[in-house]
Amino acid sequence: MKRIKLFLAAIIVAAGFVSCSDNNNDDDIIIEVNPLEGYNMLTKLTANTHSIEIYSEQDQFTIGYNELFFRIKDDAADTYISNAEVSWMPVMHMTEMQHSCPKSSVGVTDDTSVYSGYVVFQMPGNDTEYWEMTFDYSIDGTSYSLTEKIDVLAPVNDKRRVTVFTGSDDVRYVLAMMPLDPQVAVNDFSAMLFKMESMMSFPNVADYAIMIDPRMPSMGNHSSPNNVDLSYDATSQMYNGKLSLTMTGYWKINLKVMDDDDTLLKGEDVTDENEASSLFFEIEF
Ligand SMILES: [Cu+2]
Repeated sequence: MKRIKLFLAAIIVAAGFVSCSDNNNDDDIIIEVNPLEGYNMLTKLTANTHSIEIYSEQDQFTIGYNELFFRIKDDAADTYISNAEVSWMPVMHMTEMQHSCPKSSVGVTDDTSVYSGYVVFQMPGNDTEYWEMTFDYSIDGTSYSLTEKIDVLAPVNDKRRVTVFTGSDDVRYVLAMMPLDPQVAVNDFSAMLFKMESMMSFPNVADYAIMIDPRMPSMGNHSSPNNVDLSYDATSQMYNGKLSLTMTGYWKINLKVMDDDDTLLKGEDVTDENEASSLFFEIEF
């Protein structure tokens, strides 16, 4: 057992992830492996003698869907807090108003010190307008709140992966593409749809339908075979379908959103006269 521990410790020292305990017995070295190794720490928010470290597979908060993981550290004790009750609220402070965006509730992962959820930012910050994240959490019956500014940026490749629109029913919607590693193949393709109920509330919309028509504008606007429109899956709360990409390059994924009565809410067919829908996502690979 001792050999295994020391071997592990050697690996961890080499990887730079050792956390020293104030223990003076070598047999009892506490090894703290960062459960989020391989993820990027996007920011560290500090207040109330706690730090909240936010991680993602991405390397920045980006407009569109962001899967986030975070840990709450007790700075004095140098330990991470498990099973806290946590809620979060992103708010954008604009010149004329404030608004939030679609988000999940906060869940805990298999490692009870790692919390997770998603946030769908629908616009980036700029010089005068910015996003703030608030975490409300309670530890052993004591409530805390932490609010700090975060930087939300446009995607590096500047391709559209979230769109805000007003439907023919006069409701405002946010439609977000799920992250995708596009291949020349028929790809699993998913999106999430939210209703803007108020400036601060964006519930998930169920049982609508999302039609897709991928095109390559630079090549005669050709399409691809074997696409499958997106239909709602209650378990994942996502719209799932298949996106066929027959070659690498720039694709515009033209969209139409229908409600549960099959009424068209937004988007147009692509025809010889109409080369694109007003509602679309973009992919370039
Ligand atoms: Cu805004």
